[in-house]
Amino acid sequence: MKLSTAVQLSFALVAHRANAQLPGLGWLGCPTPATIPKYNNSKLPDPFLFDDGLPVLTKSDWECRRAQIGALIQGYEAGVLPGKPAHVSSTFNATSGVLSITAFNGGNNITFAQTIKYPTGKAPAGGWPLVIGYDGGSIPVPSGIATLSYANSAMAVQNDLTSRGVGLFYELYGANHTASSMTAWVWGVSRIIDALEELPKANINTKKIAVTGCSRDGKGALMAGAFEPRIALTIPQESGSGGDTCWRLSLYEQSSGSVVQTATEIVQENVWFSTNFANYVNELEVLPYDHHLLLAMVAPRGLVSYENTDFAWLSPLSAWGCVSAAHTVYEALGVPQNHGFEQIGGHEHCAWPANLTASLNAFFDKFLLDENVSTDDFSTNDVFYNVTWNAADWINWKTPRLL
Ligand code: MCU
Repeated sequence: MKLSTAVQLSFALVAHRANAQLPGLGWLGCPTPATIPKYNNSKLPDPFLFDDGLPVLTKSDWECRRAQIGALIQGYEAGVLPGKPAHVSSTFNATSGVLSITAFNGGNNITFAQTIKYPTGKAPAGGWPLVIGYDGGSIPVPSGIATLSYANSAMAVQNDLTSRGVGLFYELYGANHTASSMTAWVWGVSRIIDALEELPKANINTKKIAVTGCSRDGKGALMAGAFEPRIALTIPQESGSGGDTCWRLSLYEQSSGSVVQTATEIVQENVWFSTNFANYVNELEVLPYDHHLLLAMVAPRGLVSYENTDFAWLSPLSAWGCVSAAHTVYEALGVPQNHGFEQIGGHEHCAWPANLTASLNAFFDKFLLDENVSTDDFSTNDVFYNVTWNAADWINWKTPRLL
């Protein structure tokens, strides 16, 4: 090829990179580096700029941007999320409801089994909708939806720092695998959905799956919704720091006098993040993402998170600021109603307050039960322990309307 032709070709690829999705071939020129050296930004990173600073203009651009965000989150804090192993086998026992999965990797193999509880009556065409509850979950699930209690803490143990590399996932991939416990849990959710897709007799509609969990398991449920696009509805409950809150905002909240959990603390408490993340927790401005972008990875799919303002440790201001920043992506995609948030007090940590049930049921109705209801539900009670939220201090982008 003549040099001038090569230059023209590469120019064309760069110029059109944002639109260069070829059916079946994936993205041409959507580089997804794990880190961006020399990145520095004390505000929340702009969702609508690619890694190289070019603007995100279309819905199809967003798919590339989303892939970039996923790679960065793995690179800085989550470790590597492996794909489907070449060799997996699964069985379903219709009498007991037990779904059993055996996965192989090299000379290793693991088996994990979960029980599905079915509603009574006749299943809808396409099968039952399903809620996957991390360690069971702690929200009320309406009738007409099957439930699966996911033993995520067996997939990757989460007692304290001694849990690093412990659990079924690490028996398969080795104790030194970079995946954090939360990443290992995502892997397990994806294998459950693979198995449900392959086993029609389980009678689950894999297009109507929700995932939920509370607190540490709420952080995990959010990760599953972010990284597994087959999940239709993601419901993190009181996930706090490391969940639907932003690292930068939690630090601001702490520096304003509130006793909140920060990145610096969380990496010393448990194995929810990769060992690599400890290298960044004291210089958050080098992170080219924050958790508003983890939340935004769920878009345009359904996402509703619930927080509890009675506990400063959960970093309530950080949650409100972070979901507000993520909401701009739902707005840009033209589906703001697909993203809900409620933040109230008056109940114990992970206890479900009955006055939020109407909100929750609306999301179930819309995303799992095919009902045409409003999910316009995005609010806070604004109790932030005397710390002030000023959006303009953190969100310095204009929300585009993606074509
Ligand atoms: C809110 O989630 C965690 C929190 O991050 C931890 O600091 C605390 O120890 O445990 C919370 C939790 O999982 O409570 C059940």
